[in-house]
Amino acid sequence: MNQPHLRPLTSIIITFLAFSTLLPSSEVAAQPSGFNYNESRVPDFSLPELLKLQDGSAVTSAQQWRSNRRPEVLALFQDHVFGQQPNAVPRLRTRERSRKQDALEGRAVRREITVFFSDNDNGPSMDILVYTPADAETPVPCFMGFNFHGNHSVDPDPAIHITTSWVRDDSKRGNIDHRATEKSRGKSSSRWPVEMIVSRGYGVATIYYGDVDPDFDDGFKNGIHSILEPHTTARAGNAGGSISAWSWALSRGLDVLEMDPLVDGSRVSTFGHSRLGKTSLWAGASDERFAMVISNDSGCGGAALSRRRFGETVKRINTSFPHWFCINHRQYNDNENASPVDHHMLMALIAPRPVYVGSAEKDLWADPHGEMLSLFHAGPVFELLGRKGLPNDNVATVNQPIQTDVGYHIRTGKHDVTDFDWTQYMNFADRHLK
Ligand code: GTR
Repeated sequence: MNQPHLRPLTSIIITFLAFSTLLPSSEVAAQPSGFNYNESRVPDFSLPELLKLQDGSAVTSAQQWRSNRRPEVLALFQDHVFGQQPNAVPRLRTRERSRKQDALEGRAVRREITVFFSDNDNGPSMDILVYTPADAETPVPCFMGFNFHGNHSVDPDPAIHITTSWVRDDSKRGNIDHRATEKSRGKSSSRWPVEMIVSRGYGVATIYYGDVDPDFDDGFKNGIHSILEPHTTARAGNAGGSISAWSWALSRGLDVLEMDPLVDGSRVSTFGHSRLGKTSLWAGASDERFAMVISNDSGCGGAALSRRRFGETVKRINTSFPHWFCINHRQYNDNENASPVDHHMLMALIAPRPVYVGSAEKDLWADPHGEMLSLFHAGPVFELLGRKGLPNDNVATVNQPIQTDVGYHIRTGKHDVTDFDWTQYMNFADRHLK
């Protein structure tokens, strides 16, 4: 049968499929179709009130926030969004796996510290890769966050151990059959400008998130779940998902940094990009020992307001990543207004500690304006605690950071971590951690 009109269409589809397989997965998924990217189509909604207790009474003092409302809000996030963090705190054992006194051409001390989560050396463990300035005379403030591809991807230094944990397959990166290879060394270094960070007097500590909980849905059997969860009964609706597991492990990283002679444990900021930005926020909200919190392009389930339904939605994230949140979170699929929380309340849990939200102009999937609005709407809690929130809810000007006791920027470019982002985070840390 002669169907000339079908030919171009078929070849367009084939060309598209061929082309899309060549693109890095982050580019393909950048802006899936079928979602709203238009501000004028954001639905009307009202946010749950921050300064009202569940019994309806108003919260008018810092004391009431601390003793009554903050615990309520924290429990709501545990029960409806991320799930509980593991409540067992195993006896941690650490071992310095490597040390280089003159890393980065003499500018830094570089260490790998293995943290064992049990008494078994072959049980779950994570490696913390820490750089501290070589010339520091006293313990330094430090950024700590997970990386996506293994500590060896952060810097090409051949002495950094290649992770043996599960990694996402990516042949271009050198990840084959879920194992990292030599080829993947240093491949994420643009996101971790370690030299720039130590030259400004900060330490930087990073952990491969797959050491803690490999990022796929296995029914919570691997990673730390293998020792922390009994698996004899069905999981509760508020049992923690992977974001809770990762954020819990950031706290264990802080346990270690608190004992570290080169780092000042009272001046550690969490940092994270994307799903690991969600993790950074949840870690900072759950553990008040973190002195500062940074979210880079964390989007839905992180800094963005869910009720806006701009870019990624609750339903989409729970469907694509069923293991990230708790089961109860699925009740809000296409039903965001029924949730007792929205993500301005996650920001408020961090108050009065400084929190910085970084967005990117082309990262519409993460709803840059919605990320800013969360921070803006947390303002009343910051004010109640004697801090300044964002001055207004105007659409922010690109590349013009706003920094008070909270910080926000939207930079040009895509979903990524850049030197511009880090420069702002360090400027903000100069005000708050130094
Ligand atoms: C996307 C996901 C986002 C974000 C991102 C990432 O696929 O939809 O929520 O977390 O992954 O972590 O890279």
